[in-house]
Amino acid sequence: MTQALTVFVTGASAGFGKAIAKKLVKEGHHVIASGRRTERLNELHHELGDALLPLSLDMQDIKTIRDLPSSLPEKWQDIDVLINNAGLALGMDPAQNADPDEWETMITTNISGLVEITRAFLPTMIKRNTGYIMSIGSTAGTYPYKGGNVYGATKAFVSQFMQNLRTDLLGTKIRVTNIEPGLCGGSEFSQVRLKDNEKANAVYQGTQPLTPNDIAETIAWLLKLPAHMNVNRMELMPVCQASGGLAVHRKLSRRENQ
Ligand code: NDP
Ligand code: 8X3
Repeated sequence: MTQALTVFVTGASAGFGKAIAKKLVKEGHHVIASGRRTERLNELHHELGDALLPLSLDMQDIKTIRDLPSSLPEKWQDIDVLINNAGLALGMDPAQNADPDEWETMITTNISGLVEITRAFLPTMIKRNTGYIMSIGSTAGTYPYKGGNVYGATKAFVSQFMQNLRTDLLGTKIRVTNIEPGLCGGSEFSQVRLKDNEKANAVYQGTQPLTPNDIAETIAWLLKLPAHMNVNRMELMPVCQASGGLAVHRKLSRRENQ
């Protein structure tokens, strides 16, 4: 590594974010690790030392996010890399049965929090004419599936926001990448979504999914690319996964034919 970077990772208390924070500290970077479960971030601080700054932050708390850059300790204020990782899916019900409160939580966390924190750090990156913004999108933002409804739509938003951001930032040295993973195990994603450990484990049964370390490795690799290179989008799937194509509903009973 040529330079130690200051990296802000949202959602670092579990899954991808935790693996990213660990990997980047090991690579010599300084990491601000945010999330709601502060005790877990404190454990990470205990494990990794002062190269990691634990930060209690709810991505639904827009006011705190807006005040964030100036509220950080001074030596942590010049963020080189923002990794928009915090996010969640809730439920797999079809749209007509889904819980609108859960939709609201996904929209405020995956969209509002993400655009606000990005907006908050842009002026300092532009002033220093350096920076890298990465977001964790999803294959769900490209390929629809049953029960994906609002979760998939939030990730489609993230993908389009990142591509538009890249356009707005043309002429600066700031880089923008949307990372779009498919099936990934070893995180709390499916437990949070399905609220049932057995059902969550079944999602990965008989598969070899991506792991949080795979995502962390990808990010570490992206950070090593020459400064003139921008990866716009990056879709990642385990070998055991491919897109499923279009679905056709066939009328099965005489009643349905009427
Ligand atoms: P986890 O559930 O393991 O981790 C999610 C992280 O997001 C946690 O650290 C959690 O922290 C944080 N988070 C959730 N809501 C909030 C909130 N309101 N405020 C602050 N932090 C929040 O899931 P993953 O690591 O798997 O997911 C990380 C990202 O990757 C998400 O954006 C997800 O959509 C995306 N993704 C996941 C895939 C998968 O298959 N696992 C595939 C593709 C994309 P805390 O609860 O402490 O606040
Ligand atoms: C997570 C991947 O396929 O469960 O974003 O939506 S998927």
